[in-house]
Amino acid sequence: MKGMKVLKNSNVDKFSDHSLILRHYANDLDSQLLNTVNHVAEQSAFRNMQTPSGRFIRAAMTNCGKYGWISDKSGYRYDKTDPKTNKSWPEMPEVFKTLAKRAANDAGYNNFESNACLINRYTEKIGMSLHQDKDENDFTHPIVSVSLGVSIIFLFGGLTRKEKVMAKELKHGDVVVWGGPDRLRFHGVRPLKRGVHPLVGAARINLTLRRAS
Ligand code: MD6
Ligand code: FE
Repeated sequence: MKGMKVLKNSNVDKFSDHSLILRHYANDLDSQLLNTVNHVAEQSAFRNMQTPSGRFIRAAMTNCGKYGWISDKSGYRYDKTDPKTNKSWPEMPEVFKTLAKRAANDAGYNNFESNACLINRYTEKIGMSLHQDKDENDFTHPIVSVSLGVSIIFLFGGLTRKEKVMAKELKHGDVVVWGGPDRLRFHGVRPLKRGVHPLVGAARINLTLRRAS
């Protein structure tokens, strides 16, 4: 990314020159986003996917958009079909797509057209270990991540597991955008602490908007 053309600096918390947190960016859309998540989950329910090693991913997941991220015994991949319903994933909601495009643009990534949204739901003690997002076809596209509900500690590492990890709290409404040379950085979230958010309850919802293919 050549020169982030960021909004008010007071609302921006940088991980690096290519990755940042837009603090409270989605707050004014929160009820609309949560209603939309519920609508998606009515069609394609949250579930715990299995990994190739046979374990279950502890965060509950669903998807919307043309492609959904899935994991099962044969591996990780994107698929147009929800294996639970054997139907297409719910359509990409306009509010997700426009929010992602606007956030990416504000972070210096122009014309981001997402076509996949993975929705993760965490409850107390559930986290996600360090991983890379590398099942997409083209790593030149950024990823936009929206946090709703109970705060969590987000871990942002390097391109190898050995590198030092930065930790930052992600609160309700915070939006993370990253890409460019950071696109394949290891990252994860610490186990969710006990807490209750007035709109979301004892949980955290994370939307990650990507261009899968
Ligand atoms: C989470 N996020 O925030 C997990 N991946 O719950 C991710 O794994 C993630 O936030 C790629 C890009 C942004 C993310
Ligand atoms: Fe990820």
